[in-house]
Amino acid sequence: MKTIIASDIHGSAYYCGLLLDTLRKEGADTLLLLGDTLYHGPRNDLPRDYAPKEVTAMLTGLTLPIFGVRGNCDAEIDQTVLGFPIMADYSLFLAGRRRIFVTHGHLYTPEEHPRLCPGDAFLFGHIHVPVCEERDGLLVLNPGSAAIPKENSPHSCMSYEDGLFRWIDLESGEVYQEHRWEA
Ligand SMILES: [Mn+2]
Repeated sequence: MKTIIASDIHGSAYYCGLLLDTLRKEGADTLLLLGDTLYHGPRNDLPRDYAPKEVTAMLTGLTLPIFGVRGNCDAEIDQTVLGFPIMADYSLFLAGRRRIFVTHGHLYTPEEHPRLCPGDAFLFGHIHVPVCEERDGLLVLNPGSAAIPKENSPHSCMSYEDGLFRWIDLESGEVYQEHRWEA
């Protein structure tokens, strides 16, 4: 089963469109969103084609299962209009013998989180910068931001299938990083 993982769309219909193109091209079975989906937030400039209603329509029009966690820019009304679960502060996914702790990153960070087991993965968004590194025995992962990347990173998402994480540049469609994990 292939999952596309994306974060920080921040209401950009343009980059949400590129994400859905990637979803189709990759033949993904599910979409996992790490929060900050519909609104730009007071600290960000408006992203390209800022249109929360359009992003809502694009996401609710998908037939594949979507899962999410809540970002610091997400509101209760978003749960009502999006329908798929987005209000959890964190979620845990089983991957073989390991677990993936999924959160936005404003409440739990790679340094401060409920106890995990060595070899588990910590997957977050929020910082708008891609991450793939081992920290204190955990695999720390971040897909970067779909709409508002920082530190010269690409507009980006990730895919996960059978222990392989890949980072995809939404504009070029190229895989620019990958990591094999013994799940
Ligand atoms: Mn954000």
